[in-house]
Amino acid sequence: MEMTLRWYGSRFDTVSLKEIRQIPGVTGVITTLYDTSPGEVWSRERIRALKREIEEAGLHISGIESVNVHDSIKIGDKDRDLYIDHYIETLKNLGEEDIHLVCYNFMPVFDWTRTELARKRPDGSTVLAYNQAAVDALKPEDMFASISKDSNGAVLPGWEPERMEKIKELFEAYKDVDEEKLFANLKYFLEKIMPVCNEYDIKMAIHPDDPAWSVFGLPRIIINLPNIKRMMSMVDDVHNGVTFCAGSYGTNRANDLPLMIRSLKGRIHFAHVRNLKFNSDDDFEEAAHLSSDGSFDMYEIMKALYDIGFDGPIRPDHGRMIWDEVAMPGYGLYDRALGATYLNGLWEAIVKANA
Ligand code: DNO
Repeated sequence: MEMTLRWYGSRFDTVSLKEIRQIPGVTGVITTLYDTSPGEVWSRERIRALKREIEEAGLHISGIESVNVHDSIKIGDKDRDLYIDHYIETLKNLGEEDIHLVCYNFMPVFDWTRTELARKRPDGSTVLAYNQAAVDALKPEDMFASISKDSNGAVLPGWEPERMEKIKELFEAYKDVDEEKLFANLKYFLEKIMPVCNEYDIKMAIHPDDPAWSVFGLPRIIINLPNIKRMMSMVDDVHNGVTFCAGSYGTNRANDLPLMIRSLKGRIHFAHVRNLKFNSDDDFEEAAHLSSDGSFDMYEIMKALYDIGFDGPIRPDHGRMIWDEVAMPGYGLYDRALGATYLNGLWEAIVKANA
């Protein structure tokens, strides 16, 4: 495995490449062209410039998170082929620049959903949190206002203001899309992109829906092991794989995380490892990475990744806001650096115990 950190680019991130370079054991970044819109072709020049900037800082690009999928593709609209062609062009340009991992999601309308971005914990840190009753009390169009007010001025991934302005139209466009249709549209997309993924050896790693159930009545399909297996078998190619995000799959307590990892051997191309603390089945908050701070056994998660021979990038995921840091919620430096160090420590112990 390779320890990495997510980085949004120098124009958007409060964390610098120099700081990332100083976290012990972090050798790569997971990055993106954050100012591109879904459906836009990423030029080779811009990819190359990003790569150069990161390499000059003594790091390298371990993968892209995300190349976002245009809603027309998820809806199965008449213009989807155009956007798929653009996606293929972007993949080709990434492949030409020697980038071989792409994380994406297939969630309708919203990306991840939280009801609070700065819930205070007993130690004074703040974290992202989710409460089902709070979601049930909100209209989808109000969700954006509630999310943006706590965002420390940052544009959050998947919550771009331009998208949220069109939220009612988006809901309308998805009205005939149920789970079956969404699966069919995902299959159509994957079948079209697999040839270019094979040509350039690009591993596609779908990110789970977060939380791992339907919100606001929208279909959500990447939520549990049977659905992932269905996705992998409908386009059975090693390049059609997953991002194993512990914090997202773990929102559903029926998901046995180590068991899921063991069942996905060979098809996990990227891992997001973080911990959640459940206050009830319908209320959770994002804890520190340490097992004892939350509800997951982080040792068992890392051990399962080790046992399947996982050799892709891992990143600590959302961190708490600590030590008065002001950053994009979930994406400060301090707690993610602690997370990376803790996960590296678990990994070293597992490797040595198995030597
Ligand atoms: C949230 C992230 C997601 C993820 C996308 C992948 O912080 O885990 O926004 O990057 O769903 O496309």
